[in-house]
Amino acid sequence: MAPYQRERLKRFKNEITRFMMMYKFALSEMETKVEILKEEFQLLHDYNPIEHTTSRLKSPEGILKKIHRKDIDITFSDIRNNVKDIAGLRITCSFISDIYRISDMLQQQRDVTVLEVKDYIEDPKPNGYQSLHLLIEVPVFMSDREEQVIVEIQIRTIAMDFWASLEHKIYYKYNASVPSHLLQELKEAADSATALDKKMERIHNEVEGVKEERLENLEEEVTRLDINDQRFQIPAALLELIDSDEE
Ligand code: 0O2
Repeated sequence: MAPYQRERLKRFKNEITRFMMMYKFALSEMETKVEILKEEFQLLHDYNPIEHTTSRLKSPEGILKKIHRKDIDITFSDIRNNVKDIAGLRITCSFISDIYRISDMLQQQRDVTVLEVKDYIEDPKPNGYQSLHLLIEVPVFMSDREEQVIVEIQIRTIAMDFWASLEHKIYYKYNASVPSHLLQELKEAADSATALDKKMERIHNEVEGVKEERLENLEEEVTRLDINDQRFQIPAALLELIDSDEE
């Protein structure tokens, strides 16, 4: 390779690195936000609404494929404006109500701008696909500039996630022409997943009700604080203050 070509390649590589880095930082920011919500929930409600999160940066090859599919010019600004899922965060929740709870909490944050919400739970795709999709923008602060960066967030239950990963595998295995009996079975499986989600949530709500009643009767539990690995007891003097407040 001629030296001038090497130099151009080096400059181009730097540009791509800067471009992808922006999305990586936006993802890290969103992951921290979700982690905080998760811990806060666990501490306040003794319950974790998030099973797990995964994040991914779209590969340059994946970006190129989308550019060709959408007939977009290959410039960084056109890619930024048209490929909205370069940074992707997937949040898997325990129950359907958790999906909306997490979505509302994220949308309410001051530095989050919501660009689009697609509710494939309320309105599933014809193949049975369900998930809540949010396109949001967050500010990323770097040493010499601030950028608004788009992140695609998919929020779904474990059952929806299980279904989507199987469907994705089948779709690729058959190179998009999936036999009709499999499509039919996938649709039935999606309906079963919905029924399972609803049943699990109903059982969960009943058990939570019993748990709360039991805890209310246990004074020791009510006056105990568990934060991180530390356990604190609310001092009696503080508890007296609550009593005197009410008088
Ligand atoms: P990957 O590898 O998961 O990123 P877009 O194509 O994003 O410009 P579209 O089609 O309106 O526009 O996006 P939508 O409906 O929000 O869906 C985008 C992503 O949702 C997909 O990303 C999938 O991850 C997921 N998704 C949507 N529909 C289905 C489906 O029927 N089955 C499965 N398994 N996943 C789905 P990509 O870009 O396809 O791929």
